[in-house]
Amino acid sequence: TELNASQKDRVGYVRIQDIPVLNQDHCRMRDSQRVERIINEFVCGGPERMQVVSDFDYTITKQRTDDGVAVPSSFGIFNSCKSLPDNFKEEIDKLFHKYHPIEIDPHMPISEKVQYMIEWWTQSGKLATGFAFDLTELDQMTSQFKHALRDGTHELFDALLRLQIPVLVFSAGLGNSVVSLMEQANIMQPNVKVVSNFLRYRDGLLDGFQEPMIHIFNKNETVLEGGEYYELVHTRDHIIVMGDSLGDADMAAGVPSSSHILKIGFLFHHVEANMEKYMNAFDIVLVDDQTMSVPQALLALIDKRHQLRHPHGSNGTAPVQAQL
Ligand code: MG7
Ligand code: MG
Repeated sequence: TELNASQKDRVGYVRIQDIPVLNQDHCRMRDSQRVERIINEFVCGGPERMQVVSDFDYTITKQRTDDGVAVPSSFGIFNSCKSLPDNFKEEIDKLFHKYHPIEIDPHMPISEKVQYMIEWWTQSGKLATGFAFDLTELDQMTSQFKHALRDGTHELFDALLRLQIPVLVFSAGLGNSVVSLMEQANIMQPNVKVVSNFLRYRDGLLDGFQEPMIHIFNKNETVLEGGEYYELVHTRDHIIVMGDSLGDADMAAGVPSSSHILKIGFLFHHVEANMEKYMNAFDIVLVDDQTMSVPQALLALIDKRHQLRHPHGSNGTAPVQAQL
């Protein structure tokens, strides 16, 4: 249902060509008309229909830093803690060398990979069992990387809080690292929920991960069904999805099919080889973009229209504490 020219000329219709960040060379769209249509639905629907679902590793953190320092993943941050038992690092590396090639194998079907990934996460949990671990060590580790968030992350999260838009940070990594890093970077706000794998303790000792296990192939809203967060967001049918891995494109699977979902993919590794797959999986593909400029621009458009409708700031302009 394309609008005709005169409908588009109506005041307030947003055109792709008028959104500078979407006209950059490194911003690719398979179907820019579809993107334009969804953006206009988002703008018309306003903040109360929006939700954001984002991956964490290399989506909220940078894929490439200005100083060239590599950013570890959330699992990597934990694994580098000095107080872990000697054999832990050795064993966890063995698992990595066994299972990571399977994870990235371009030939094995996903249906076959799933069991291996479940094995990997299960065995990692078993290794993280039976010894004491002080979470303040994790805070010390993550504090070294709080500057490795994408440029504009604070501004984006500030806008999301002000507009009371729920943010689900969905990570198949280690939730404790995710929360610790986000807290230290001051973006762990009341509208933000982290669903991930959290360390479990029993009698003061580590006891693997809490349930349910979140691995790369069940990282979608179906694992949330029936939960508190699902209840909070299932009526918010305008969804921005952000991720750096192909699997992240499906993070909103499980929401009602009538929803409008705009998927933003950050592509960095093997750009040429991956381009086609990313273009098919995501609506907007950003090549080596280490900023939040695109989601910020979308939020700014939604915010601007919202301000026009509520000029006295009676609605959504004050940061109301929407505790999730
Ligand atoms: N990943 C999954 N597991 C581990 C682990 O035990 N150690 C390390 N270093 N990495 C792990 O954020 C999800 C990513 O985390 C990796 C159980 C996988 O490569 C996965 O893509
Ligand atoms: Mg990622």
